[in-house]
Amino acid sequence: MSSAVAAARGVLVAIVVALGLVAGCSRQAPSRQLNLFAWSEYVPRPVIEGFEKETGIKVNYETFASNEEMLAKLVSGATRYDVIQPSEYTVEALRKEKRLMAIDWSKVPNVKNIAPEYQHLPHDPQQQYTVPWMAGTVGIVVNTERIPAGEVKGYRDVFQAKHKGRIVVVDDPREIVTWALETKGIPANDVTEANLAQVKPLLQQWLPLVKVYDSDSPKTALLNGDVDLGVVWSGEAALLFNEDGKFQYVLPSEGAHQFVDSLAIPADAPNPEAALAFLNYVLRPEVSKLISADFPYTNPNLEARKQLTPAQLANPASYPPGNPKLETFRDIGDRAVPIDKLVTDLKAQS
Ligand code: N2P
Repeated sequence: MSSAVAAARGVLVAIVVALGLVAGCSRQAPSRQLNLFAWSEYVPRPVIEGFEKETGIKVNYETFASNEEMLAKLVSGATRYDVIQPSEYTVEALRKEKRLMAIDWSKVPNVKNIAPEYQHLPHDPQQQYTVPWMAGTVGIVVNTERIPAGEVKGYRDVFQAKHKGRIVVVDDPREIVTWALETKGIPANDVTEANLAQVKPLLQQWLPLVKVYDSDSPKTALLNGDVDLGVVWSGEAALLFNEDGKFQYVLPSEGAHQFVDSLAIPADAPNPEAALAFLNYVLRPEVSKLISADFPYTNPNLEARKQLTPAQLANPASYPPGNPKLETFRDIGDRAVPIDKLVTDLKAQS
């Protein structure tokens, strides 16, 4: 070997060793931040602060108001997130596109606290990619001081001409179209062109009656007295009920969407170790119960549920009694596009 080659090889070895050291260091160095992209009004401040204090990892909490908004931002790649919070049908879509990182369960042992009925669901049958956050339903809230209790049983009773300008709904095309599908007796996931054409006249009547579209905080318009009834997330209804018993939650007789929102780690997450630490942290019963305190959805964490008060467990919006007709959304692929267009067009016309 010539001395020049030997020298070159020496330099190469030094570079490789140095790169290895750098890589090794960055592998071991704890991630100092976590980019969390989650629904608004869903992750309590004390949960974030508790995690930051314990781990020294700074949480950047960016919010979204729909699965579709979250997907669009994620796919745009403008920001790389460590933890996202998709609903069941969006987990399915993300999995199909290989956009989720398999969870290293040895780092998330607290998953054992999740009730068996919230594990291995159709959106993540092998329980590889998600940790359930909260479940819930989308149902009707009625201010019974304005509308007699018992008068409103289903979507048809909400969308009446006499309630024009007194209705709030979540601003979510898939949810809105589902109410019309259910009313026509069509299963929520049967989103064909023909079925959309069938529900269009109904939506044409309904949407002009709506006063407020709000997915972030639909309770506000009800609390203010701006509206008398609405179709909202169950956790919002639970907060209203806690505020004043006059707000009653009704699961529509035609059927309702039952959602399961999860935490997941995008495949290109910059800080996967921090993400895994966050997943494990929020699964602690004493942390999960803080989520129920601020956002009283249906808590899938069995150990946390044991720590809830009888009053929390008796809230009919958080833990609906009886045997309501519920459906879970599946990924409908490209058929989400005409749903979005239909609702956007009708809103613009009304
Ligand atoms: C929380 C919104 C609930 C999410 N603000 C419904 N999937």
